Amino acid sequence: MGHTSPSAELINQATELRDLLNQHNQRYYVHDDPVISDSEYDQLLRRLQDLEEQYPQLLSPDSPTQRVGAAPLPAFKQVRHELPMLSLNNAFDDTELEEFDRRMRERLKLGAEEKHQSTLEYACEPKLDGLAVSLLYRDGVFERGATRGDGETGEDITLNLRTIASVPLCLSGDNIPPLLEVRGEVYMPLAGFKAFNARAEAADEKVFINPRNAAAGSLRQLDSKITAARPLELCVYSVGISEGWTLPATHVEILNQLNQWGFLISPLLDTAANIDACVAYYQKAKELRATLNYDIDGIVFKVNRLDHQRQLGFVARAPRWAIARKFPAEEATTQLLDVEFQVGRTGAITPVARLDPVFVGGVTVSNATLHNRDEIARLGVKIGDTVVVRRAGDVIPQVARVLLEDRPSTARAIVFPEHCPACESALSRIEGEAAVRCTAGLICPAQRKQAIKHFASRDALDIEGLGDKLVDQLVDAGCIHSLPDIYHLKVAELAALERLAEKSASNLVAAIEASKQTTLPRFLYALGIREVGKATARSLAQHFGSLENLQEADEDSLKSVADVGPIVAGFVRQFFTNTDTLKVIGDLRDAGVQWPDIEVLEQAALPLSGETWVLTGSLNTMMRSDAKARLEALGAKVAGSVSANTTRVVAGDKAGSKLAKAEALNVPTINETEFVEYLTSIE
Ligand code: D41
Repeated sequence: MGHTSPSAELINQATELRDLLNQHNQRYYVHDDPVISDSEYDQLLRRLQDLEEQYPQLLSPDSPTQRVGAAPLPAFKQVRHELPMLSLNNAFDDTELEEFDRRMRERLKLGAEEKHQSTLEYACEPKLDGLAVSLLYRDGVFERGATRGDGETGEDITLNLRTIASVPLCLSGDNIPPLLEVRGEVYMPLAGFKAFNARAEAADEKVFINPRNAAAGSLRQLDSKITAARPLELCVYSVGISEGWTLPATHVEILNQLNQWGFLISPLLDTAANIDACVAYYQKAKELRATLNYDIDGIVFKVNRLDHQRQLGFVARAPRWAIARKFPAEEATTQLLDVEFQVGRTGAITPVARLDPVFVGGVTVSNATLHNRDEIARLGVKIGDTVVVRRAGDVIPQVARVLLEDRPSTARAIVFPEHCPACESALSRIEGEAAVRCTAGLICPAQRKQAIKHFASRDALDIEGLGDKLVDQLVDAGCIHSLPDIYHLKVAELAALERLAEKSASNLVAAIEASKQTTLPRFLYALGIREVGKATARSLAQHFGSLENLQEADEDSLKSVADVGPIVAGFVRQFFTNTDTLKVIGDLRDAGVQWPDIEVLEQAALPLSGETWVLTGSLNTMMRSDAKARLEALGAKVAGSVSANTTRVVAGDKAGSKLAKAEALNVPTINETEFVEYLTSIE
């Protein structure tokens, strides 16, 4: 047994069981309309499990038995989104929403003036408070899933998504496209969240502060068996790439089709005939919010017609045609117990309010930032005051205002320190800046701690296990004075620290070792150069190719980099002319930190240099401006009309006279699918 092949009869049985289970699963989770009992479902599942156990040949990744999770991964792979996952612009009141509508009608030439005669239709859906993901189906079978990440690159979480019951492992219904990418939100319903936390609390394990963090934490597990035990759901809200599907005319029709293929869509999805109806939908949803079994933080309105969407296009990283009307931030009153002064990575001194803990916006808040001296003056706040604390979504809690009528006679003024609270060095306030800074740089232990925390963080050198508390401990114990010291930590030295077991200590040393192989963008970001975030670090790395080139760059060549202006150029120059930082960099490299240089392509060496391309017709998977930018980045010229000099014509849907002309002139043409394949093959 086990080595014999299954008979045709058994193969059929397994297929039938899989189909049945998938159908019932979908009825239960997607359509909320089960037709068999849980125990009947379990019986079917057990029969399939038995069969697959007996004949492992029968097992396939889309089998419903595979929702239990797989063996743990060593790390998540990176996934590049062929079509970027865009973000959403926000509206914080009705006026901003109406202005959005006016802009839409103006651009679409629908008579921006007569608001009440507007007939621009919107799709309305709640904004789920979870984690955005992308799921790719090939021939109807779930192939790969990824987090949104920064919109361009996310992490491969296929195994985790497979454990979620409302994620179809294979699609059902008619006309399933050969390639389909759907996008949606993974979230933890409130009932599941409460049950999960109750159990965790009883077992003295870590509880999650809110359902959003619970969903994020559950998806970020390398061990998908852990994810399988978490009550997560997926609700889809758009399509990414697709092949062999002529998209319907509207967003709502797209979602209805996705629903028929087996995806959960919002039961509250609706259309609004105009912006007044959107405002009404928002009001109704705000009242409904408390009765829902999941957290929502606003309503998303999308121009319903796809031809309109295409016409409207994108700005920066967000579509023009969609907006999230956010619910107002929640507020609560509490007492300001004290103010402490924290020293940031760049020496900025930030006053932090210590509050009598108060529950607001779904979490208990006991600290809030007071930003700087100006903000304290604006609020007119004193220690002992009753203050209104506000918290919206994932934003850090703020002190919104002071209830002066409740000020006790014992209230005392907030006194700003004259010296750095961490190192006693002088503080300076730079002209035109609100921040007061400690000028001691890495001599200041507080700045050193922050610099090390930043260096080790996820988007920098990503040293797992070197968290904030441990860094504080290591600096306080004198084990680390500067960044290179990280690479000289020994297991014995770490294991001697309080609260660090031998096993964790050796894991940490391994993680530190692994972090030595890095990339130039990560390393630059990790150095913590002022105003050099992830995006700027990437631009600098790509432009200069090597650290040496960057170090030698003068301000003018720095300013020629995308996103770099005179201020950032100044900070970069300052950083690389400082002998202390140069020593730190040298020591890090001596310790073994290394990265491959990036090939900087000269204009003439670009793959499409000297070519002239023409785009015509409408593209389904990308905006024409993006297609143009991608071609130009590869060295091609993009022209508006076809001539004998045209290298190639990309013909989208409904291509007209330009395509005819290309054919007449014997200019090669390719369709959108071929174009996308070509781009990805040479980029
Ligand atoms: O419910 C949501 N969180 C939601 C997010 C939604 N209902 N619709 C969304 N639509 C988009 C576009 C318009 C870009 C397709 C989104 C998001 N984006 C989104 N989620 C996270 C970043 C962007």
